[in-house]
Amino acid sequence: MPRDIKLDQMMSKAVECAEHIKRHERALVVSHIDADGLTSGAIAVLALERAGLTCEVMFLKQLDKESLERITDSGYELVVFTDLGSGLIDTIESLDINAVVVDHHIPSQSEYVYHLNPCLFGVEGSYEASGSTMTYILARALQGDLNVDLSPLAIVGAVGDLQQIKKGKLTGLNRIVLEQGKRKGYLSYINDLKLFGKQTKPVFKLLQYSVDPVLPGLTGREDACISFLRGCGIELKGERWKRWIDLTQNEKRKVVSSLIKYCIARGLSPDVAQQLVGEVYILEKEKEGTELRDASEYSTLLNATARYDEAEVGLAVCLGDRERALSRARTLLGEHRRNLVDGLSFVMENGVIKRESYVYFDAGSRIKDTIVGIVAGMSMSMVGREVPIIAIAETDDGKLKISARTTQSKARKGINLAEALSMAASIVGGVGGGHPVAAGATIPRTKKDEFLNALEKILCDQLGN
Ligand SMILES: [Mn+2]
Repeated sequence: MPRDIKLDQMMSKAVECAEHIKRHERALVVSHIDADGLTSGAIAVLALERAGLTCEVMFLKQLDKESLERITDSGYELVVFTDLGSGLIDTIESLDINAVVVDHHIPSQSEYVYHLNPCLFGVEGSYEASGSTMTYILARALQGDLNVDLSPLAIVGAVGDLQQIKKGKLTGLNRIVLEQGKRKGYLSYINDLKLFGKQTKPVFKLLQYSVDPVLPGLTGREDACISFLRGCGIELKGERWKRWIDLTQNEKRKVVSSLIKYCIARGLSPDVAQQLVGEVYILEKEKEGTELRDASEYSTLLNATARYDEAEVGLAVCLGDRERALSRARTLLGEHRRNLVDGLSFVMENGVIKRESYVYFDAGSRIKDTIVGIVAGMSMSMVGREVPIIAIAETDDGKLKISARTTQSKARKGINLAEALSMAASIVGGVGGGHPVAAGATIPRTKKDEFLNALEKILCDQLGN
């Protein structure tokens, strides 16, 4: 059945929201603490300030009743919610907050007047319109052509929200914003290798530090990466180590095709290997050779600031700080990537322990509890995807953090990690939850064995064994 896409109505809704904002002199911008939320917040701040308002910004991990009550108490005459809020419209209304909500998550209702959400106009919020793209639509309604320079931020947010994954490239409203930015010379796109570090790192480091995906035989092995590239006939050094952007088109093509063959020959699934290449997005006004030139690297940089509780650093970068904030963000990102690579090395060296219905590793204090879930997810490509992987790490406050990951195909066969971890954790006096394919729990440190036994049985039951 064809969808009923109502772009005209969406634009008039954006204008309605913009008109309402213009009736005020100051506003609080409340946004989500991830790359999409940070770019959304930055677009809102820049657009509102250009429209003559003064702004403050607040970032939240999630919007709930308590945070809404705190916002009410702060006494702002206008609150602009970006990349969150649609699920709590009723509460926002009942607390009588004068709000404009710009979000792309499933809305709880459609009656509220100042509510700009793609789902209400037949556009998919999960892959056709990010929070940042919706905030950009609002910015255009506020000032028209003046705000096209904010399109790069919208695209960084969309890529950070992984909106391009489903179709292999940005589509829908995201694509319209991309083309607008391209026409004005702010953005471009090409097919290229998708590994991290093309702008900034020596080519061999791209392979050595690739964690998504893990490249079999290459990730974590400098010598192997260098000899692989030499084998492709690439001159690795000019005056200094060459970066990806320093290679010729021919050299790039050579590396890409050899890399895909190399990885498939060593067991990487062909689907994953093909995804090493795809559409990438360039920020034309950013300096070549910096993370900010590439939308994916930019969003990774922002996520690092959010992950280590320094969202204001990421926001400052979005607002244009290329000195202190950028250098701090780079430091945070470097630490994050080192932590991930160390975590992976731990799993590679120590291996996993097999149980009937899952495999697990206990990292103790060797992997931070805040990233052990990511490490578990990355490890799946090394330890196999046949059964869920469970990771254990000690937390700073004396408990055990459990993270679990599995594949969509396992979920279709009945595995639900959120339910399994929640049940197993409650048996030993802990709490757990999440999604069917990615879940977490916190349990008392003395209850590890009891938890693992309970989990084994629950997962067997889910598979009907
Ligand atoms: Mn989002």
